[in-house]
Amino acid sequence: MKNTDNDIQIDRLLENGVLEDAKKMSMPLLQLMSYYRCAIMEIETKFNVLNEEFSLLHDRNPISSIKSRLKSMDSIYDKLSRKGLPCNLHTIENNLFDIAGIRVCCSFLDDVYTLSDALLRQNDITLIKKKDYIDNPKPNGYRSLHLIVSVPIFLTNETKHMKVEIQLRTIAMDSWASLEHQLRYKKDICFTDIMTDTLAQCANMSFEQDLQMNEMQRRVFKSSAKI
Ligand code: 0O2
Repeated sequence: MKNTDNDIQIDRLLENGVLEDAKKMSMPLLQLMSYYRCAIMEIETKFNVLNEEFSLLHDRNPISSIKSRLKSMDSIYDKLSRKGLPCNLHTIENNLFDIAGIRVCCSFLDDVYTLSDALLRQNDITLIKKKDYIDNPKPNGYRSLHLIVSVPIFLTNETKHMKVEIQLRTIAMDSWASLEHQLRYKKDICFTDIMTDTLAQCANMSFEQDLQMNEMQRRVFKSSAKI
């Protein structure tokens, strides 16, 4: 079979050891990203354990879904550039706290705080920062409880403490946030004041529903004690 131009290029890279060098150079970054993935696993397990216990005690699940993501290299680079920082392992670890992200969607408003309190009581979890956008919504109507925590990951010969951003919100808050996210990323559309007001109104209506459903939940499950 005839070699294509691409094959010839790859041969040259292999001959000159370029690919091997690139692999060696990127190893520390791959390692850091792997630590963040481990931290996501640790936190996900903690929430799954709490969900399991709660459902056994109270016969319902406080968690509707858990999603996680590792920030892409492009987003890492963009965020560091916005902060006026160079992109290296030191700046990534010390300035970006949302490389590992977990979003926990809860059934009811009380569940958000019950789960957050239960996680923060665990003695291997250190709270670094808390932003309560439920108590203090953003002007556009965004609501969610954000926690930055540090969690240990236990490796073969060492323990690493990794930062994870956790977003806890209700199903209604999540539904508003994902629709708003879709609208916001349609970059060719400029939001008018009316559109901005409409978004905030929708968020407020949806929060009203959260409050009423939470009240109902309290009445229905009033005999169940908190974790
Ligand atoms: P992605 O892909 O969702 O991660 P800081 O980290 O303190 O310097 P930052 O990053 O603005 O400041 O933190 P903040 O305000 O806590 O918000 C971070 C994340 O919250 C965002 O991540 C969104 O996921 C979510 N978020 C915050 N505000 C809004 C909003 O108005 N609408 C929606 N839909 N989501 C919001 P990223 O980095 O945008 O991206």
